[in-house]
Amino acid sequence: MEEGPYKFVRDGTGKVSRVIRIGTRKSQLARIQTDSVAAKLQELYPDVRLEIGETFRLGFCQTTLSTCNKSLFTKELENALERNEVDLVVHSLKDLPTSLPAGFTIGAVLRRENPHDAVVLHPKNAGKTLASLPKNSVVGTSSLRRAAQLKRRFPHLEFKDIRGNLNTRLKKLDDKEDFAAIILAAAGLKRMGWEDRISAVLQPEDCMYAVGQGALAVEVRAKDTDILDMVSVLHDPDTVLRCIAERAFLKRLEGGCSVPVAVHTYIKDSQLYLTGAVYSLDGSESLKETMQTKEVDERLQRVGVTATKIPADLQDGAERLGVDLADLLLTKGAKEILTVARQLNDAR
Ligand code: DPM
Repeated sequence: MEEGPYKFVRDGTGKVSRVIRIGTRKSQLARIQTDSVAAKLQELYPDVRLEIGETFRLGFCQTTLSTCNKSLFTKELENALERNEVDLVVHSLKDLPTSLPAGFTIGAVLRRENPHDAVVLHPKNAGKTLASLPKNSVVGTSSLRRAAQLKRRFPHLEFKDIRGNLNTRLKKLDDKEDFAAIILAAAGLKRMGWEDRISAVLQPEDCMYAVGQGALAVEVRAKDTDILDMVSVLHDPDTVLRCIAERAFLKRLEGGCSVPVAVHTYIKDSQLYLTGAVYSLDGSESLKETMQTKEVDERLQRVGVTATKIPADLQDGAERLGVDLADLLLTKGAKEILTVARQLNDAR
């Protein structure tokens, strides 16, 4: 009973239950996301005892997002996984690199929330839209992807970095006059209970979303088949296939968390459609194409995801789609655009 890295507890009646330890970061969003996954697991496995450890204080990406290293961002939690201090960790999928360090895998990708970005206005601009904001209004975002696309679409606006966790950003918007509006993921706002602050959800014509945006991922030890099996029921097949295609696209482009790369995916009549684009930092150059699956080894990781219960050919089709689209953009010069964007950004 006591073998392996696992912990068990015995209650007053002598009943023994397995303890599953979940690691989370200290931010409110991380906690909400972790609690929502824990609640789903508890419902599916009423006999398991879940413990949530909030011992990590990394918070939201603290550095400039553009210089942030996604692996650093998630490293503390992976260390805890490696040391068997926790059994699983919940992340926003978009914060996880397309290749995970050896020994880790994404064991579940949950049903995606609204993946689009949203506009949050300063209260004094109530009723306005990005299009109707006065010339030179300042919009806050540290996302190169958002800034590039929106500069292109709304050349009358200015874009400035805004940092900190969601609470900090909203406070910076409301309490000062620095920003006319900020752009945030609709999913994060919804999870925080701040949907009422969304003045508009940006459609793909204005701003396509980040790879994996709006989906939660459960990271586990790759060898821990017990936990892998347990969390695999949380996989949402459509979300997994869309996100495999998106991540394969980003990986092939050698894009990290800080490149102006955007996607849009959907599934219709069993076909997976992927639109992907790369932008120069100022949005003046862009490449955008759409492809679909032609048709849509079970234990294989695909761009870091393990999903044994989702047919392998569907996953392969999704991965192939991402790679093919990236190759198409690469033949048109995506590499040059991204290299320049990276160099300019590093020099900032
Ligand atoms: C990544 C980006 C941002 C986060 C870059 C991007 C946004 C940074 C910014 C990779 N991670 O989207 O182009 O706004 O300056 C992040 C958020 C969520 C996960 C917050 C947000 C919540 C939504 C989700 C930060 N990571 O994007 O507004 O679960 O997808």
